[in-house]
Amino acid sequence: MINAKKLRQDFPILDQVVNDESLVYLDNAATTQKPDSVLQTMVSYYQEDNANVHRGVHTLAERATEKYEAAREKVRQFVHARETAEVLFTRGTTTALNWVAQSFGDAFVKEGDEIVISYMEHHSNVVPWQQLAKRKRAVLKYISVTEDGFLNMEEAKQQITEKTAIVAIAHASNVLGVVNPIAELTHLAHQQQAAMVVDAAQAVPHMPVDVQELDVDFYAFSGHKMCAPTGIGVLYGKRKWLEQMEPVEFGGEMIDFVHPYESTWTELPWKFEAGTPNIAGGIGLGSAVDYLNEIGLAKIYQHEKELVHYALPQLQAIDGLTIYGPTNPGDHTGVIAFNLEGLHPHDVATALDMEGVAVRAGHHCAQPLLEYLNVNATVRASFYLYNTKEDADRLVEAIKMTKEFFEHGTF
Ligand code: C6P
Repeated sequence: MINAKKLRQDFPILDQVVNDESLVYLDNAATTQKPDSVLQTMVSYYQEDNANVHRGVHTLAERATEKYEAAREKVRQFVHARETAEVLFTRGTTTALNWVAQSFGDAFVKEGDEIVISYMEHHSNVVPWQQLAKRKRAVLKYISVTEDGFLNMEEAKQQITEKTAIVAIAHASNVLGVVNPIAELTHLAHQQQAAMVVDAAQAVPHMPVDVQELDVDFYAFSGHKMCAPTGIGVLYGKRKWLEQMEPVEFGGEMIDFVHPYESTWTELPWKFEAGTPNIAGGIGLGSAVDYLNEIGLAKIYQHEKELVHYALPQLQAIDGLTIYGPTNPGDHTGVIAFNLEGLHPHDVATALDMEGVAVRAGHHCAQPLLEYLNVNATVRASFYLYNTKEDADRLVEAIKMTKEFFEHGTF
């Protein structure tokens, strides 16, 4: 069991007053807060070790390189990749997915090939594929979402065919709060010799992950959604693909030798990492991995499940409140998207903020899904390891007050 109240002490930012109320931070799907240990690791890197990596022979450069590469090894272990050569540091999930679409797409997708995605994808897992389809005259196909908010697996079986070159699906939705059956989808993709690309931005921070067990070809995630700083993320890719792919960016760090008119690339993973990387970010991500490991991902997953079991029925009981995604708490991650009848989600989020409750309102960068659900926007609350049942109570209470205020003009 997680002691969230104790863990909160690791996150001083949570202990503040917003609009005269103590802060309840429920916007974790957008970004999570960072524990002291991660912040301190980054500060001491800058205070004691700061130097560029992979180039210098002086002591600081060696220390910086050692710490940066040690972070890569931590990430490798965290997602159970075979080797660090398969762990590429990126700016985040978006960059990682763009790299796959550009580099793998250019190398392996031909005119007439099909790219299969779903209606619940984040724009980062839609737009790069649209662009690839345009460049290559390939066909973009969608798997629908069932009435109760799951990926339509019957349709997946029909959409993934011998024409499919790539299947790209979120491991967990940032709106519906469902976890998709990635191993099964990977099996379907591989039966047709298609590559399986996974947007794991909303999965890796919340549940134990084993990329070898899932057998995925590419797996993308962001540091800032898992207690690490912004500007650092990861692309896991199978060596057999990465070796055949061209880098997306060119310059320093990624070359083996540069002649005036020709160049050769260095080995994996650095072949893809042109320029001075986000060294402090990488080291911060390593520290975040340590922090999450200490708590245990299985426990974090369990904790979020408990919060959803506690909060969802209370939200469902509020008259005029619609929840998007599965109705059974057991099928939900810590992400709950909803609307209040007759109220604009931005007004609801502003009213909740007045009660100290931070949630997100908008399309959540998932416009195809919202169009599919026939709504313009939703409110979204999302839990993480430091949230408590009291936070859920405050959310429910604030929603009830908001409703009361807009209906009767008084609290
Ligand atoms: N979703 C949200 O509030 P970046 O911005 O590259 O770190 O992550 C992009 C991304 C990709 N896939 C999924 C499923 C995501 O949820 C996100 C980021 C945030 O839902 C910001 S839009």
